Amino acid sequence: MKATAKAHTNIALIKYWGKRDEDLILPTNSSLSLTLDGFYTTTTVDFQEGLTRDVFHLNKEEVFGEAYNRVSHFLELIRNISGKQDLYAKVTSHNEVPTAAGFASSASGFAALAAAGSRAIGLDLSDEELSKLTRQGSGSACRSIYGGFVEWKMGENPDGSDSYAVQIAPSAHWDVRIAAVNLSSNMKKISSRAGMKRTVETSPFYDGWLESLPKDLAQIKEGIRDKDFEKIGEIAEANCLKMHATTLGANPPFTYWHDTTMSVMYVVQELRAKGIPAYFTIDAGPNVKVLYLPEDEAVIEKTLREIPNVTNVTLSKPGPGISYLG
Ligand code: 2P0
Repeated sequence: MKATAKAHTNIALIKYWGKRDEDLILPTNSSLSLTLDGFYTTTTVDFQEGLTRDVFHLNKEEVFGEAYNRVSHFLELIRNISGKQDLYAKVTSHNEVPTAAGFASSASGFAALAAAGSRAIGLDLSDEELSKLTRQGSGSACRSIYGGFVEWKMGENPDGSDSYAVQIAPSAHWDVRIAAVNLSSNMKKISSRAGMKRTVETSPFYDGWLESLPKDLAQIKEGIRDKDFEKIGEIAEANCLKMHATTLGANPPFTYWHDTTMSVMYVVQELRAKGIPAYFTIDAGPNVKVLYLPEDEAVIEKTLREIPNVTNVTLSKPGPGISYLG
């Protein structure tokens, strides 16, 4: 009753920002991402007779507390689906997501856990079913089931049966790259879970965000289909700015931006003014991700590394979906 799976992280070009159901993790809007090569989690789940609780090791260290509880709660879902309520598991995860690259690992982490856990316990899930299961661990993780460009369809049903991800185009469709720009920052972290909840509940800008999304989503899908880099870059950058604008309207207000976050945004816009197509996107933290095309890689990397207080720049190509290693 053992299986190993590998899943890659993803970066949203149209952001997921808000839940309509916190237990089932159902979003208030559809989102769209690019799965990245290079940053992944490999997880082995081994259900064993005789264990009296789940055990979780991450990067060779045993994990306790909140992170352990989220993993164990997720394994409980898998046990309930399979009807094998008495089986506990040893979970061993390795994150090939360098901390210095500033990527969240929950997307690749929950996708790998869902794939390995469901297979280990004997479930034979379709990609759609696996995406729905993964969603209940962490929303953005349901997009990491697939490689390339992926849409998480918000769905309408209260039971979540129509809220899952689908592939829009595989990674081989188009080589759009992402530079992760990591900043030195000691800001107090507001988790994305807490940040989106506060925004949904209190920000008067939230309705405007929701109203603008269907158009962003429809247009970015056209841009992906037509390989129109300027179009997808403009939409992604504007969508990110709108998401971050909602946090300024929250009560109490907050922002994920640091002064260096704005410096990077400014440099990216300057690159464009010089004729180099580059666009930024930012998630629930101060780091910036920059979209660019392969032919501009050298100038993009050099320019971003020269920005004061940038500690690391990590480059990535489009990557694959889930794979099983045993
Ligand atoms: C995204 N983020 O679409 C957005 C943009 C952050 C900003 O998905 O509560 O860790 O586990 O469902 O998936 C981060 O949120 O939140 C996220 P939960 P998750 O990538």
